[in-house]
Amino acid sequence: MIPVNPERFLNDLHALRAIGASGVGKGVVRPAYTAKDIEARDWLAARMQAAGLTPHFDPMGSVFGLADGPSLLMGSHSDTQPEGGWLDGALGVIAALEVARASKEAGGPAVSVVSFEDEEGRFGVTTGSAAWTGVLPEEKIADLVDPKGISLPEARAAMGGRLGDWVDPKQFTGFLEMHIEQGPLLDQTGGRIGVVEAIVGIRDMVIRFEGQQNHAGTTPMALRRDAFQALARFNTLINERFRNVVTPATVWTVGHVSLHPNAHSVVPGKVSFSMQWRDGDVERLKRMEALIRETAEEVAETMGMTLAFGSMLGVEPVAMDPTMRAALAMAAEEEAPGQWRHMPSGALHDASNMARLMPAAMLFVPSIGGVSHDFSEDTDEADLVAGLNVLARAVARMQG
Ligand code: HGY
Ligand code: MN
Ligand code: MN
Repeated sequence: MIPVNPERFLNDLHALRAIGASGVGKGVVRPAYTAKDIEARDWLAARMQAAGLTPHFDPMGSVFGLADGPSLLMGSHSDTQPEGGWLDGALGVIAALEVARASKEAGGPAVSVVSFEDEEGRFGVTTGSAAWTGVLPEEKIADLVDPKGISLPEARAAMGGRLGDWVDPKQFTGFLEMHIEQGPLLDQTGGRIGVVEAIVGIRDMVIRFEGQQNHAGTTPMALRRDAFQALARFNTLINERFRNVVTPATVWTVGHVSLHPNAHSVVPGKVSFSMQWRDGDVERLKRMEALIRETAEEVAETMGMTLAFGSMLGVEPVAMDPTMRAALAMAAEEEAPGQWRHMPSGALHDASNMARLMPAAMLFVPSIGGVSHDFSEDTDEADLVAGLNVLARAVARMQG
């Protein structure tokens, strides 16, 4: 087992949490390319340097701490959702840093570290690692905009002269990511460790209905072409029609809605909303897409709306590497006998993209109450340390 230092690990986790602390609970606010995101990346680059790694920013702003020669790459992301938890992503980055420096101190296997940029998808879906692994074609990057219409290149300009070339993935023997589960399974079953079997696939696109903006007092209901009513009708129909396609593990979300002009006394003429769906089966994702497009077209037709679909982003479902999973399972049994399980990931992770380039695996620790993407996200520190120890055991085994 690599002799990791739990105190140093926890101290760095809390130091990172302080960069962009929301002031509500342990929450953080560090969306991609904001000042706090960049400050956190600069802090990480300095910690990587202090650990004897070579810091490097790639063209997207993902920050690497590179070991000399071939190495195992470990990490996650340090950007957050608009209302982020202190552990989503940050846990994997700091755990990677601790394993890398402890291994170097002990003359153990070479480990490099990465914090990918915009995993939380301010501009897309796991944007930084998707760009590096080719999931997101480079020519599409300039077209990406956030919900406020700011383009990725505009926002990325804040990183100034930090950005360097792409890192050559061939120097890495594999990718290992620790992450909070962000769901209820471990919390409800009393499990302490999850060894991830596979990560679901995702599809995400913006849909726009345009009707007729009008006076909320003088426009009879029968004459209205109300964009909110179109969204409401679409949502009712799609929930009914999905019943024949989905399983209890399938999820779909309308997370962002922009109504124009969003005023009490105006019949809304325009609505733009995000439609996101996830499942472990590619065919089911395709069937859901067909239903979404058909239903939106039917609503537009029957309610006198114009309809536009934004470009669709997605990542395919992916299985984790069996050899790395076996090392994690043995390490979990040593560290937390009988308190671990194999399990799927309903959340997307950078490991989804990394699995296209190299063997990839993930380890979960519990989320209290199964809550994440919320300021109240939290995990018992004893479970954080248990996860770190499992990584330390598994990496020694993998590189042994
Ligand atoms: O949405 C996700 O699954 C990830 O947490 N960004
Ligand atoms: Mn995450
Ligand atoms: Mn997240």
